[in-house]
Amino acid sequence: MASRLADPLPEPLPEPLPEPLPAALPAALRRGPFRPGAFRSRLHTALVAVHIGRWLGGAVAVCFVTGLVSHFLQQPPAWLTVPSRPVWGYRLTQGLHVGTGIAAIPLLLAKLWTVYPRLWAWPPVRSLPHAVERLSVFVLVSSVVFELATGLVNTVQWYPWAFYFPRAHYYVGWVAVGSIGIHLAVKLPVIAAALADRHRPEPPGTGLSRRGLLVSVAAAVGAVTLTTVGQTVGPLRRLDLLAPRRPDIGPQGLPVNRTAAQAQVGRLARDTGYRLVVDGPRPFSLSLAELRALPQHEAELPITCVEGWSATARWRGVRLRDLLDRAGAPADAQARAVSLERTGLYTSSVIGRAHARDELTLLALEVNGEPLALDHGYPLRLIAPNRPGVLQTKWVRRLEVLQ
Ligand SMILES: Nc1nc2c(c(=O)[nH]1)N[C@H]1C(S)=C(S)[C@@H](COP(=O)(O)O)O[C@H]1N2
Ligand SMILES: [Mo]
Repeated sequence: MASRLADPLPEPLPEPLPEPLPAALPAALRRGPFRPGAFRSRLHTALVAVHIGRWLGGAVAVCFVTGLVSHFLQQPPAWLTVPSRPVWGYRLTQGLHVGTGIAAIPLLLAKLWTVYPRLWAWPPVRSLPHAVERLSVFVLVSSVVFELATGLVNTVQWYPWAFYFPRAHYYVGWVAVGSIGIHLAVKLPVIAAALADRHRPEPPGTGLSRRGLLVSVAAAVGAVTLTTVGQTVGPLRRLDLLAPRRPDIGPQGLPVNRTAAQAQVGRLARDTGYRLVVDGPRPFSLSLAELRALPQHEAELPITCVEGWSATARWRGVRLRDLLDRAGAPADAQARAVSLERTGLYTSSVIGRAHARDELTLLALEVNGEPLALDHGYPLRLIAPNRPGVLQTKWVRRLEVLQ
């Protein structure tokens, strides 16, 4: 028992081997990675797995909770009124979501490397509970790999699959967290034993030490974080070498996700006959000149793309609530902004009660002191506090009072 952690591959739970299945396996099958002592590193231990697992678990927990926030902000259920403050709320939670997701990648690789010899545990199946446990680890690893892989390629807007990313990413997130919970419960005795023994000196041996491995993993996490977090933490933008966007690069100093050309709105947006139609109990419409003649308000607000970048800009335009009041909307009405863009997922967005009434919610005509660039939504775009970028509808042609 004393040698449990000193052993390169500590024995799993001390369960008696049930007969007769394992006994029936011929020893000749124990070849390659199934050989006893096939894995020589002294780092494949429960204690290393526990250390890295704690970091990975922390990152996944933050990633999951902020992912739920993102999900409910994007698709609020009917009972939920999303608050419009703090202004930087979604910027913080989505920055954490993408940041912890990226940090989890080296952590997951290190964790998998630490425990992968267990794939060749002998005998492969010891009992029914053991089979179930192995199956649950398979579900755990596949769902976490799925979440990190799809999340990462989503940050570069690459969708090499047929399913709808937000929905799949949401449901598999629950599978991942559920299977992590089961895994923790099953491994609790192993974790407790490893922690109880954590001050035992490492077994002598060559190669990387435990401390060396943990420092390297921490350095890898630091490196991927520092070279990507500048996509949302402005002062670090010069270090933003690996993220797909720099928050200050783009027309008018702001990135663009979908250009006017991609959205096929160029001709419609430049049409001099443009009018904003406001539909409600007292419908009306306004030309661009009439919109400019209304009281203009300024707001300094970030655009926070769900993909992880965010950038603050000074917006100037008409308060949404002024237009809603003029249309005779009730004080608790929601609204919908509809784009000139005809097809695609983001051709309209619903503006909840709190956002509709917020003095910072604008239909903007200008950004950073200039009329909006075509790619930022000219002639008119929605900009509101604490709101995912996908809902900051560009090229708005119509505002509808709901209810
Ligand atoms: N009509 C329309 N509005 C849209 C989009 C779009 O594809 N179509 N993309 C959204 C996304 S995903 C983001 S992050 C912001 C980006 O705004 P920007 O291009 O001005 O930075 O616009 C949002 N508004
Ligand atoms: Mo976005």
